[in-house]
Parts: sequence; C-alpha cells; structure tokens
Amino acid sequence: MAMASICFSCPDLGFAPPFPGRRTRNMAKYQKQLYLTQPTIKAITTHEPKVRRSANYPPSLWSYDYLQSLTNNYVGKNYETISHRLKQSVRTLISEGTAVEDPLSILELVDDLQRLGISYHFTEEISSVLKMIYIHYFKANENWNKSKLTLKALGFRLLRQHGYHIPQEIFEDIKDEKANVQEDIVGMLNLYEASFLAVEDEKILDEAREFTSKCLKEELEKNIGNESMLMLISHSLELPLLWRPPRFEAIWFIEAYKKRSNMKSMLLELAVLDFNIVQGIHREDLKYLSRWWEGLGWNKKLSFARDRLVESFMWTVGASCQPSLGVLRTCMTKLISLINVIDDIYDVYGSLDELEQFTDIVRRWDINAIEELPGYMKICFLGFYNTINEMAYNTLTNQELLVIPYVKKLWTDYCEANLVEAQWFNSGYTPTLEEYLKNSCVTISLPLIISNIYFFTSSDVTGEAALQNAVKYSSLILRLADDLGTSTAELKRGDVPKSIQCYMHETGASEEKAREYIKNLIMETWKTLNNERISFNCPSSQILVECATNLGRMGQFTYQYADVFGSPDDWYKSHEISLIFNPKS
Ligand code: 0FV
Ligand code: MN
Ligand code: MN
Ligand code: MN
Ligand code: MN
Repeated sequence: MAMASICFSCPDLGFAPPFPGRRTRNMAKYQKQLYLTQPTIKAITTHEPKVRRSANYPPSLWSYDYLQSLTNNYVGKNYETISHRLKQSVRTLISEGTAVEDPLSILELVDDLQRLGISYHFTEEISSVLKMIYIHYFKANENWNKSKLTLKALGFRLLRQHGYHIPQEIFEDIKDEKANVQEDIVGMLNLYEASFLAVEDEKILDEAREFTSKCLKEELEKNIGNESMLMLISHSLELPLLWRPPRFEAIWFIEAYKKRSNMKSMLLELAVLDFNIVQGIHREDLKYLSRWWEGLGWNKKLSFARDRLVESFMWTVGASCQPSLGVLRTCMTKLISLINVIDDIYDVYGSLDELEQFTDIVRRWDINAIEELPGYMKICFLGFYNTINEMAYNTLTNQELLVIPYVKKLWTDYCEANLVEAQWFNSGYTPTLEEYLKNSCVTISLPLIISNIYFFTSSDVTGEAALQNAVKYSSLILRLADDLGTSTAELKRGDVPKSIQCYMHETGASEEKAREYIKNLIMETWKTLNNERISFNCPSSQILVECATNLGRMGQFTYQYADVFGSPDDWYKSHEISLIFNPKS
C-alpha cells in the first residue's frame, strides 16, 4: 500500500528549520504571482468577497484592566532568605542520600524534585548523584537485574532522561514474571512511565508498556486501595510523565505530594514558595505583554481572529518557565499571538486572492506594497512587520547581528505553506498523508517559532543539526496532536483535510482507526525524539531543544480532549488560573 513509506516510522518531512545555510526549498511556483497583475488600490478595496467563513471564536476571558491589575507579591529579601535556606537544606538532603547508599531513596528524591518543579536549582547535585548511581549500581549490571522493579524502572527512566543509554534488556525477565509484577503496583507504575523512554525497535519496552497499561487500567477499575496511588495511576494513564509540560506537572504534583504519607515538608515548602516566586515573574512578563497586545489593537481591529494573549503566554510558560528566560518568553508570546491571527486569516477569513497578496508582501518584505492590501490586511501586515522588525532591531543593537534576511525567509516559508493549504482547500484537493505532513509541519509553526527565537535571542548557538531534528520531531508531534483535537471543528467550518482525514481518504480506514493510527504515529515519533534527546550533548542549544520538546508536549496536553485553545472551557480556564492567577498555598 502507498502508506508503507510512513507506516509507524517518522516520515521524512522534507523540511528543516533554516538555521544558516541549511535551507534549500524551492518555492518558485508562487513567485510568479502578482507582479504581473498588480491590481489598483480601488480594485482591491472594492473586491470584498461575498461570504467570509467564520470560526465563531469566543472573546478573550481576560480583560486588559484585569491583566494590568496583577501584582507580583513574591519579591523581597524575606522570600529570598527563606528560599535560600530551604535550598541549602535540600542540598544537604541530597548529599545525605548519597552517603547512605540507598539508590532507591536517592532516585525518588530526584524524581520528586523534578516533578515538584524545583530540580533546576540543583542541576549539578543531581547530575553528580545520577553519575554516582550509574557507576556504582548500573555498570555492575547483575546487581541491577536482581534489583526490585521500582528501582530498576525509576533508575532506567531518570538515567535515560539524563543521557545515559541504559539497555532495555534490564527488563528482559519481566515477561516470565508477569504474575509477580502484577502484585507490585508501584513497580508497575514505574515500569509504565519508564517504557515511554523507549527508542525505535525496543520490543521489550513496547511489551512492558502494553502489559502495564492493561494492568493499571484494571487496577483503576477495581477502585480499591490507596487513594493517593489511584490518583497517580489515573494521572499517568491520562498522559505519561515524559509527555507532560513540566510546569503543568508541578502544579498537579505539588497537590499530590501534599497527600503523600511520607512526604518531606521541607521539599513541599520550597516547591510552593518557588512556584509562587516564579509565578510572580510570569505575571510581570504577562503584564508587559498585555500592554503590547493592547497597543497592537488586533483584538479590536481583527476581531474575527483569536484574541488569545494569555493562552499564547500559557504555551510559552509551558515551553520555558525558568525565571531567567523572560526575554525568550516575551519573544515567544509575541510570535504565537501573531501566528494565531495570521493562521486564522489563511484558514478562515481571507479570500484566496488576498492570501496570495499577503504571501507576496511578506516575501518582498516591502512596506511600500502595503497600499495594495485590503484594509484588514494593512493592519495585520504593519503590526506584524513592526513587531518582527523591532525584535530584529534589538538583535542588531544588542548583538550586532542583522537577522532580517533569515527571519524574512522563515516567515515567507510559513506563509507559503499556509497558502498551499488554502489552495488545496479551494480546489477541494485531498493530499496524501505524507504530502499533508510535509506541508503542515511548517504551518504548525513550531519551526518558525523556534528559529525566530534562535535568531532573536541566541548569539552563539552551535550544534544546529541536533536542534533541527528535535524541532522536526516536535513539530510532527504538535501537528498530530493539534489535528486530533482541532480537526473536527476545522472541517465543519471549512478547512483542508487534516492528517486523520488524509489517512482515511488514502486507506479507506474509519475515523476511529485513523485516530488510532495517528496516536501510534505520535508514539513512534517520540521514540525518534527520545533517541535524539538521549544522544544530545550541546549545552548551548539545550534551552531551544527543551522549548521545542515542550511545545510538542503542550500540544498533547492542550488538545487531549478538544480545541480548548480556540474555545477555552472550564478545564482549560482552571489551568490558566492555577498557572498564572492563583498563587499556591
Ligand atoms: C493551532 O491552531 C494553534 F493555535 C496552536 C498550535 C496554539 C498556538 C501554539 C503555537 C503556535 C505553537 P489551529 O488548530 O488553528 O492550527 P492549524 O495549523 O491546524 O490551522
Ligand atoms: Mn492553519
Ligand atoms: Mn487554523
Ligand atoms: Mn487551513
Ligand atoms: Mn488545527
């Protein structure tokens, strides 16, 4: 069958984010347009399409005045002192753990620190403690094989996550011991989480995942036993740890940790305080961004499109929450806010003629051509152009780098791919899944976002090849997750067939089977991404690799039930509130 080429392996998307000198795509096809038939201003402004589609997006939940009223209550010497003292105590705890030589308790501590969202304070301590565990307990292989399942599985997950390639064979005996394994709920849960660290062709891990997920589901159905354990199981089954954006995991895990019988109150105290201090910084970022967004005025002037500043900021915090990365967050939120509106113009509001014109003016990066555009596009283009040029100006003055030629190319590629979708839609064409994915991993905008940020914030990034792969696989994950959550509404209002429909068209599969296929493709893509991440060893692009991965995770988190980004519901709103508006107590 024609599908064989992409069957459960990551398709070659045929694109790469254009870090310098790497981009070769030929889009000459579209370059002929417009110059030949440049319309007069009059012709354009009177050429209003008879009907425009509408997505009926609800308005923003958050007013400008409300966002401006936010304060940061967690500044000052007092909080710093308490936080410093608690961090010192945690350091002592880690080194005591090392001294007693109980690998399980050390691993549990590391896992708790990560899930509580505070491990970034202890990166050196954690990496030396894991190295110690690797050398003492793992390299002496037989010891591991005799160890308890929880120890093996937790060690496997944390060590792989930190770049040690532990072989799947340490779980080889599991298939002969299913009865014993089933008795050990904690061990099973840890094995289930560990199995997501698989790379391609690791059958033992695939089997372990199938087996443990079946048993854990049964355990939930029985609904007996420790309540806190059942909570952990249902949380894992909803989305495994590896697929969750860390900041959102911290929100949940801090509450779960409070209920744990053997919890350490000092860890909890630090996690809550640190969460609030960091949230205060995010609130300041958001306050600034809300002034920018209000000044841009798109919420009023382009009211057909999504007004989603807070939600775009939420994606950004999901991608990168560290206090020191405020500039990155500011850039990324601006980019996502621009992208949402431009995407709505291509998908919903614009006529094909207008979209060709818009694509062309972006390609020319020519402010003189703005006169040709219809009114709403004048606002969109100038707002977009000024925002991007201003960020490029900052790079020019701060780093003496002129990035406009690169950035212009990135946006041209993005707009051209969106135009292809619009042309497909207008001609009623259904692409093959492979053809669709090649184009739609550009329109999902993750490569655009990460490479814009690369140009705007990092003056000395090396190791682009590894970064490119992380971007490529994360884009695919985000695209597929987005299609699972948004395509029903998109097709209803009129849009190009998305991955699910392309697969159905190509294979005759039912929608249910097609969704199953897409979910499997996400799983397979994670394996490839894991492989990249395990072997990734380039500190200077680590931040962007994390950002890209986290954007994929944000897609899986956001779109697991519906298009809550387009139409926020109570579930989504409660996450916004706990992320930004309510401090933890
Ligand atoms: C996609 O919307 C969307 F808004 C996303 C992915 C949230 C913002 C995050 C990023 C830009 C990374 P939509 O489903 O309309 O996108 P497509 O591409 O399907 O039109
Ligand atoms: Mn789109
Ligand atoms: Mn769209
Ligand atoms: Mn579209
Ligand atoms: Mn979509």
